[in-house]
Amino acid sequence: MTSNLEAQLLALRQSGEKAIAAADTLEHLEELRVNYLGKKGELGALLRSMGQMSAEERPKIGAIANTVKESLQTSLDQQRAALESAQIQLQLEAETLDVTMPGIYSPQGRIHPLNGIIDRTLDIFVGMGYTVAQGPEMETDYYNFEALNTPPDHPARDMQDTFYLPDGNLLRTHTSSVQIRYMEREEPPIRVVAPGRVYRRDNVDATHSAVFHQIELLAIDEGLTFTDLKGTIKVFLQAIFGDLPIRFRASYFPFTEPSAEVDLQWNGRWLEVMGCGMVDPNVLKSVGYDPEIYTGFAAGFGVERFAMVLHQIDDIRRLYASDLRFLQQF
Ligand code: 2NM
Repeated sequence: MTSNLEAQLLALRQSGEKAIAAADTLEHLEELRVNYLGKKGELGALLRSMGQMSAEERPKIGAIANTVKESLQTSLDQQRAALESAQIQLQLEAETLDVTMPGIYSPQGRIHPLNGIIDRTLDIFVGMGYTVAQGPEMETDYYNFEALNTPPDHPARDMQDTFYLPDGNLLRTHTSSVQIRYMEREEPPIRVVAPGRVYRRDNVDATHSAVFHQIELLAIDEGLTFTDLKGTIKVFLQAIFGDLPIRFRASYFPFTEPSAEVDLQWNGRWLEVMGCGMVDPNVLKSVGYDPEIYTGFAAGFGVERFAMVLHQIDDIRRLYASDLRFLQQF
């Protein structure tokens, strides 16, 4: 009886260790643990038969059963550790990153120098409370000239300066037409800035293009003076070019009176960078504003010219050539 049970325990150990060593998954190993050492397992079944044993035999068999139990538990632990580390090893191999592999090439886009000037300018004026307005590039004679106090015999209307279309419309020569349309639909106080493409019948050379970009600003209110104009332009030019000397020179535009050119001292030379003036009372009248109540100032500049001064670009055509060797510099 005793030796029989002892032999059964040892056989159980032998078959258990063989099965545990052969287990190739953690799930399988867990099944084996339940089978051998679990509550309803094989070891438990053998031990329950100890109940019929004599008092001398019981401790001896009990001790053997304990060693069998411990040795099976040790085997299970060892095999579990081996399976877990094999699993981690597989995962590491599958997830290995080769940090020496070349990266994915993603070229860096840039802001075109013209858009850079436009973006910065609009930011500055929006910061001063201005609204951005746009309008059509094909205009009527009225919005481009007549409402801007530019009479039919004015040289600016010359066929040589303006692109006229067969239907009598034209391509706008400045964005002032946008300001007229804006004033027609809004009431003072007005603070508006109008960026956009404009067209002139110029022969193309290093400093002229038939299509270029302009930004014009306009303020209408009660009590605006030339000093407000000067302060606004000073703040703007300072934000773009830095704190450099500027000067106002008397000039002429049909839509402003008085009018002035703004010069900037850049690298020791005076450069003309903007035109400006107090809005002519005739312009205010043409949009239905009372010039006895309202005054206003306006100013405008060429975006290409700003870009050329700021970035030392020697030929306006480089700004339109889409040559990456040129554009990558900015
Ligand atoms: C300039 C220079 C001077 C101007 C005038 C107007 C309007 F619509 F109010 F009459 N808008 N912009 C203006 C005045 C533009 O650009 C060199």
